[in-house]
Amino acid sequence: MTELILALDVTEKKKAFSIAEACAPHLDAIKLGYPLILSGGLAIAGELEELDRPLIADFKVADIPNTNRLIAEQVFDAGFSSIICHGFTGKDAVQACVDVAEDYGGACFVVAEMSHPGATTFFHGGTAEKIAALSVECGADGIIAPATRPERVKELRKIVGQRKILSPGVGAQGGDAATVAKLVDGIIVGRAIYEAKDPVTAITTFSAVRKT
Ligand code: NUP
Repeated sequence: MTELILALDVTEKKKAFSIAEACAPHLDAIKLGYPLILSGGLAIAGELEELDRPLIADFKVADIPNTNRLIAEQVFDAGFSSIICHGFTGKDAVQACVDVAEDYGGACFVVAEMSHPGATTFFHGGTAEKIAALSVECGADGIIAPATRPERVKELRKIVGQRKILSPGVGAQGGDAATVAKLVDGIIVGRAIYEAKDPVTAITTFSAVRKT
């Protein structure tokens, strides 16, 4: 079954925690990024660990290899089980994240193509395909590919094979959960869940489509 990952981009720490607590039993993982970590501090990862769901650090790490390594070590020490890095930085920089993830028994996902409209400017024209191939070469666990462009997900699947594809862009960005759930290993959903009047009810609508 396609995994359901909550993008917890809620900047009010108390609210973030209560949404995560209510949703956790229905989720496969929780993704934290700059909005919550910059407002609530990195320690929130340790606090959320008690919900017993894997935590994904969406810092889209994009620095030189040594800095990537230092960032990744902080991420895994904080309690995350996966890290998301950018791929346009090249093999050595991506490899640094993959190697640290491996050392910690965690996972590394590489952004192959982003989901927003402007992403086509640089990711199209062969770049996303190159990043997907680089991810495989580096031994990454998978890639991030856009739920907003299922036809692109199909193309990138041909390159990454059995490796995981996690896909953001469902709901608020216009991606159709039912369409993309058939193509990927995990859908990442933020606003359509955490901005819903009842986040748990919102989750059940996504749960229905991912049982294919
Ligand atoms: O290409 C990407 N698109 C994207 O939306 C790569 C991402 N990591 N994300 C993240 O997924 C984004 O930063 C947010 O945390 C989540 C989507 O949230 P929403 O549009 O469902 O609210």
